[in-house]
Amino acid sequence: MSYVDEVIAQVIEKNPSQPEFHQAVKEVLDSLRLVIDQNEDAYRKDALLERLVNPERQLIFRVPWVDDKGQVQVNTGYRVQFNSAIGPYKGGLRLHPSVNLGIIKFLGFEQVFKNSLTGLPIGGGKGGSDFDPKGKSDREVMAFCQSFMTELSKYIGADTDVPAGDIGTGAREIGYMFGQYKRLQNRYEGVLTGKGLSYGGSLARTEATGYGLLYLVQEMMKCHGEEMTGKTVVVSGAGNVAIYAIQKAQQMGAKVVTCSDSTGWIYDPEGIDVELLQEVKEVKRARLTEYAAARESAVYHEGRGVWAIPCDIALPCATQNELLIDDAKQLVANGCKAVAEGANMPTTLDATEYLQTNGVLFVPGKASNAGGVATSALEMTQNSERLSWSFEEVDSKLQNIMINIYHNIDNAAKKYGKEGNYVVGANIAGFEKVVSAMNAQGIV
Ligand code: NDP
Ligand code: 2IT
Repeated sequence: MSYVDEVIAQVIEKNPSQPEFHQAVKEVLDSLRLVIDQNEDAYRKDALLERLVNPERQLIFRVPWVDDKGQVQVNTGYRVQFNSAIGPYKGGLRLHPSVNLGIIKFLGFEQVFKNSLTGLPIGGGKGGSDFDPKGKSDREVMAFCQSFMTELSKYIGADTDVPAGDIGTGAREIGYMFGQYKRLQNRYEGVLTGKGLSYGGSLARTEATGYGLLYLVQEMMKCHGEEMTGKTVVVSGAGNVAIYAIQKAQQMGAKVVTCSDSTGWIYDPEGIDVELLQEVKEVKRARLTEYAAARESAVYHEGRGVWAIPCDIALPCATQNELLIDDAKQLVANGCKAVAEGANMPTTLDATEYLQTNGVLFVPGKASNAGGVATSALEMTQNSERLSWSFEEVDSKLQNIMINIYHNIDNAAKKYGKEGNYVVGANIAGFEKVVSAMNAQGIV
C-alpha cells in the first residue's frame, strides 16, 4: 500500500465518526500523491504525514452558563491547535449546534494549508462550541462567551494561539470574549482578531473574506481572458462571507441574483440589494423572508436551491458540503464557468471532480477564502506595532495577497503537470512551506 493510502486508512480507523475530517484529509493527501511519491522513503521514516494529520494539541472543555430563566445550560467547548510550524496557531471559533470534534478537526486541518498559502507567519488551529447563538438574548450570549473564555484563556495568547470569528461568531461575540480574556489575564494584547475598531480591530477585516474571494476570482478570470462586468453570479449564505462577496462582485460590475440562509433562499433577478440584506441579517438577525417581504423583485423559496439558477460564476459561502454532485451537474448543464469556495469545504469530493472534469474553473476554499485569515494576520501586525492602518492600506495588501495566492497555486499546478487543477496547486503550495518548516525544526 502506498504511504498516502496507509495514512488515510489510519486516519479513518483512529478517528471514527469524524466524516468531515476524513474528507478533508483525503482531499489533501490524494492531491499530494505527486509530491509524496517522490519522497516516500524520507517522509515515511520521519512519519511526516502522521505528524501532519495528528493535531499538536486538542482541548475539550465544559462551558456552563445561566440562561435568562435562571436555568444552567452546559455546552462543550473545543480548541484544536493543529500545527505551529510556521507561526502561532490561528483560526476561527465556530458557534453552531452542529459543532463536534470532527468538524473542528477538519477546519483546523484545512487552516494549516490555508494559512501557509497566505505567505504570512501563522500556524493553523480552530475551535468553537455546540452553543447556538440564534434566538439568545445579548446577556445569554455574553454569559456563554465569558464562560467559554474563562477556560480557553489558559491556552491562548498573542504569541501562542489567536482565535477569530467563523459561523456564529461575529463582532458581538469577539467583543465579549476579548473583555473576559483581558479581565482574567490582565493583559491588553492582540489575542483575538476580528475585534471592533475602537479596541484594536483592523479596518477591512469585516469585509476581507468576501472581498478577497472576489479579488482572487477576478484575477483568475482575467488570466482566462474574461472580465467580471456583466457576469451573473450565484451566491449561497447570507452571513459575513456572503454579504461582502456580494458587495464586491457588484462593485466589479457583476450581477448577484441569489443568497440563502439555513432555512431558505432568495432569487432576486434585479440583483441582491446588499444594504437591505445587511439590515435583515447584521442588524435584525432575522430570516430571509424579511428580505423578500421588503423587496418586490425577490422571490423566497424554502429549503435549498441556489445552484439551479443559471450563472457564470458560483460562490458557495455558507457551510461544508452544501454543493453536491447533482448541483455540480446542474451548474455544468447551465454553462457555469467558475466555482470558487467562500466557505470551508462546501463542495463534496465527487462534485469537485465533476466540475473539474467538465471544464469548470474550481478554486478550493483554502486558497479562495484565505483573505479573511490573511487580514487577521495584518490585524496582528497592527496590534504588535500599536498602530492602525487605513482601509485603503489594508485593502490594497489584501488584493496583493489574493493575486499572489492565485499565481502561486496556478504555478504549483503547472510545475507538477496539472495545469488548471487548483486543488492540486493549493495543496502542494500550502504543504511545501509547512513541510520545510517542520523539517527544519526537527522531530517535534
Ligand atoms: P456566518 O455565521 O456569518 O454566516 C453563515 C451563513 O451560512 C448564514 O447565512 C447561515 O444561515 C448559513 N448557514 C450556516 N450553517 C448552515 C447550514 N448548516 N445549512 C445552511 N446554511 C447555513 O458565517 P461566515 O459567513 O463567517 O462563514 C461562512 C463560511 O465561510 C463557513 O464555512 C466559514 O468556515 C467560512 N469562512 C469564514 C471566514 C470568516 O472570516 N468569517 C473566513 C474563511 C472562511 P443563517 O443566517 O440562517 O444562520
Ligand atoms: O476559516 C477561516 O479562515 C476563518 N474563519 C478566519 C480565521 C481567522 O483567524 O481570521
